[in-house]
Amino acid sequence: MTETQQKWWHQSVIYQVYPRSFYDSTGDGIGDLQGIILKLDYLKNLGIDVIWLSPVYESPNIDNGYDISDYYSVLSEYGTMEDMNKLLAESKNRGIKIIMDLVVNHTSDQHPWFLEAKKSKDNRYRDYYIWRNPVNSQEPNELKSNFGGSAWEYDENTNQYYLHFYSKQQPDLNWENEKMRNDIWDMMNFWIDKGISGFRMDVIDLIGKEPDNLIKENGPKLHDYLQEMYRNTFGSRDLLTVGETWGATTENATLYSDPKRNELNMVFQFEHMQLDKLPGKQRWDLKKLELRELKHVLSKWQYALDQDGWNSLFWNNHDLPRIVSRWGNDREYRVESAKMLATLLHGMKGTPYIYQGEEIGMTNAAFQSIEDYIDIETQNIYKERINAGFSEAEIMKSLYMKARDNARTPMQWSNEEYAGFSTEKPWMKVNPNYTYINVENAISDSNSIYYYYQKLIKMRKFNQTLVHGTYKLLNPMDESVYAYERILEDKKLLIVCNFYEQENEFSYSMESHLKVQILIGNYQDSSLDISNIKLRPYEAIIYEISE
Ligand code: TEU
Repeated sequence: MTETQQKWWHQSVIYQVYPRSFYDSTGDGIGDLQGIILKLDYLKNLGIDVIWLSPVYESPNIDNGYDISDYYSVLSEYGTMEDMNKLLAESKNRGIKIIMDLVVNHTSDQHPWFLEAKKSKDNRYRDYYIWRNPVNSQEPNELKSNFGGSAWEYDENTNQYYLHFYSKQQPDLNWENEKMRNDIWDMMNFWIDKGISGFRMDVIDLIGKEPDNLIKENGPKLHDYLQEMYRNTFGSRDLLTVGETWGATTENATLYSDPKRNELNMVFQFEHMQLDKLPGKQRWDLKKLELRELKHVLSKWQYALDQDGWNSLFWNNHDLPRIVSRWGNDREYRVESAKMLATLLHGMKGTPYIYQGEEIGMTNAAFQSIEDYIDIETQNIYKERINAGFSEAEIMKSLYMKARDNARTPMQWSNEEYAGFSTEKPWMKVNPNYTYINVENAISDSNSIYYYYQKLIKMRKFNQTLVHGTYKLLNPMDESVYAYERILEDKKLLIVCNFYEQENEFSYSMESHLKVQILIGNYQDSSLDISNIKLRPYEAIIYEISE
């Protein structure tokens, strides 16, 4: 890769802040912008380069900010535009960039555009949304909302239905409308001019939808819109753009992220995060993860985007359960398995994303009662499944494994009341394990998950093989050890991860004159004899092999 092809985000590690649960500076039980500012030094010490800030815009908060009612102002619970400017300035002082969540597939039903649009069929904003006549006095067609139920909501006043792929308070924007698109470009430029460093684009693969043809994801005009966005907004700037694309396949992913096409830098693809659900079913229909499948999927993506694209690497975000509870062991091997999962991911080619709390091994919420779940998706699914005849126990088990609130509990800063997140009762229950899983503990323990992440992040800054080396899976058929190489010129990294708590072995052969050293590992005194490595529970090691 030539120097001009190298981008700052190739070497960056991104940290997602979910503001509502990060740090409350005002004592109202809700995280806020000043709270993030107070924790910037913590993030600086961790070593991250970029913050992805989940939505802080004005919003009725039906979907925790993913329902925006004003793109140009900050939700008062979070602070003011001045606080936002301060956050940008203070981050910049520390060499940390900020990317904003861009939610433009839909707005809130309280957005002035929608309030206008629903007034009458000839309102000038009517066509900013998607309206259809009833068919036989019913919904126009069978399209479903991702939060359960029909994707169409009836509006009595004008006797038409509007489309919403999420809650009915999140009407979908009509991307066919050029005026609407121009308003979006203006809004994006407003934030770019403020000094943000890029966008994470919420469900961006839905904007080319053709509801009449039942097309949700990957509609025919999707890539035209992205290229138009590029030309009108960030194309001339050196920003980071990442699209959230649940429907991405390796076939269409390079369409987004091939630099020659002028669209995005990378996408979040979710194929690997769906391997523990029954095929063709919803994620609530649980299935045990098979390591061989995970290897197959992750490797497929590594190979497919090696030349003309770029991967994003993640296990967690605000919609996914905590990885240590999901595919690790959040009991006796919490520390070992959290480090193993970090090694497996950060060893790959792409830009790693860390979700708040992942760096201290926070676990699923374990809420026993449906009343404690706040998420609209969870509440809808619960009702839908009760009506469909599932047992309460079965539904609660799925929620315990997969509900989004698992990741949304307040950040655990210390063992003080409310985990040091707030001085008042937080908006969502704190995970009771804050007494021992918290930042203060992590910082005072040199063997903590936190310091392991710090080291992984630092490695990426100096090790070009880690950043640009080609990926090669070594043992596709092995059911318990995930081993792969990264190769750049005459340097090689060997990444070996025991995915389970049983002891396992892995053998590697190489020419005898080569030198082997351990760059990082989650046990002391790991074996340097790679011809036959005996791996302890969840043991993970990155070896460097050189001339
Ligand atoms: O998520 C997209 C999305 O489809 C998720 O709802 C996903 O299906 C579900 O969470 C399973 O994990 C984005 C945001 O990340 C999410 O928080 C929003 O609720 C959603 O879009 C609507 O804006």
